[in-house]
Amino acid sequence: MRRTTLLILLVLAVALAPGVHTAQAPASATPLAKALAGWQDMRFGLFIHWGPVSLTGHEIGWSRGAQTPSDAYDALYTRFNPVQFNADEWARAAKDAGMKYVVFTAKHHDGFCMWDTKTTDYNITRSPFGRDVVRELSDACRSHGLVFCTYYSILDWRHPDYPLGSPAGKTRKANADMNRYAEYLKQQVSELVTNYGPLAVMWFDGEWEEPWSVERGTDLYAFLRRLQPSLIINNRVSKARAGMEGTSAAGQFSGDYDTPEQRIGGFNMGRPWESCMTICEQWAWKPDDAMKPLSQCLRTLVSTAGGNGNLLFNVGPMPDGRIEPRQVERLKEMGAWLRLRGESVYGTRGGPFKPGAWGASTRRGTRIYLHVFAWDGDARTLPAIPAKVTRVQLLGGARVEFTQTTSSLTVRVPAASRDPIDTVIALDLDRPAMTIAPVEVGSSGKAPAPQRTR
Ligand code: FHN
Repeated sequence: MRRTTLLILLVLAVALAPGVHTAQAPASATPLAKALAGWQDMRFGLFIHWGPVSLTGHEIGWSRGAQTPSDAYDALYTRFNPVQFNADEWARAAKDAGMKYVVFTAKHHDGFCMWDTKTTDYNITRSPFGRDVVRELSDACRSHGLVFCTYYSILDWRHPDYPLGSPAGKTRKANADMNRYAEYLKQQVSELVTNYGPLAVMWFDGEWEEPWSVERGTDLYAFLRRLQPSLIINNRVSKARAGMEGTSAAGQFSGDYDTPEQRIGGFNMGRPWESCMTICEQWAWKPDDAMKPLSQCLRTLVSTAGGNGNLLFNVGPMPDGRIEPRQVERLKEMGAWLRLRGESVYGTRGGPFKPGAWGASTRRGTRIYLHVFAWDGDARTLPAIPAKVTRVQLLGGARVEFTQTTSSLTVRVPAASRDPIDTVIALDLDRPAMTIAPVEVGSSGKAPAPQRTR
């Protein structure tokens, strides 16, 4: 069976997993379009930032030549032996969280390779640990029905041919050769796609520095497209990303989706996007790092889905190979919530009521899911919609009182029946929910007054 077909089947299998209903792309769609639709259906993934740097508790890549002198940083791998690393436990943690895909830092800005690469000895098989982490994690993900993806940093502050170095790209290397580095990069990403794939996503990063260009990004995208037609590639393959907003400048080549970072992306029904965020503060492991409360984790997930985006939620495993138990527990709490309410996230699309302080909404078929965070007494008022509401109920629960007029829609749920984090209400309609134009929700709940045009 062709690898592309295999991957599409795998992505759809994950998307069609119990509780996940896919808004499938039409049968005539390209392998990439089908893969993107399946990926959007998944809505929730685990980001993992890990490497020998975890021995220091400082940030991966950025601490090289800063908190840790570069020579000392580059020697960390010689004492890296995470004997408690168990890929099955990591995959189980993602599964128990209700996550559908995993993105792992195969190579970050420090240039260390977490797979058995033939391109450099600066890799995990040369450490005391000696095992191919990407191999074990990709196998574990697939055996747990998760889709596997790799993160790859275009910049490489250690490699002699990449012109800029640590700290943070502020130094310039003598005798660097960017063309030779670009070939090295292609060999590495080719290994990842060919030997560990099919991958769902190649998650590029580190595109912002001067040595990388739109031309190189466009060429790399085309190279990978030929290697795996269904491979999803983010906008950081090229130079169109607007900083942490993650959106792509119009008219510039920008890969397959946008990548807001440490924030919830803007509502967008036209272009796929994924917010990447840390469960704590740092991407790599940091002792006693501040961890986000469950309410923030869940509202972030729901508000992301409500904006028509995915959430890639990051953990930084410890130097012994374990994900911190408190982080595993937080992920389990998210999974417990999703086991009861996952149909309002997986396989949905955002809107039609745009996210805000009030809450968010998602939709599929003839159903809108309201995710209500804030109430006015027992009521939540929303703008009118051009569809007849035929039935309103708490998801999996009792019928809900509602009033629909030509100017608003109001639902009423007594406090005792509400979820303090997110009360999910199913609105059934007399027509497909995707036919309804997205609408802002003003502070009163009704549509905000139209802006006066000068
Ligand atoms: O510099 C990296 C950072 O370490 C981390 O990997 C994030 C994750 O999206 N990306 C870059 C910062 O934008």
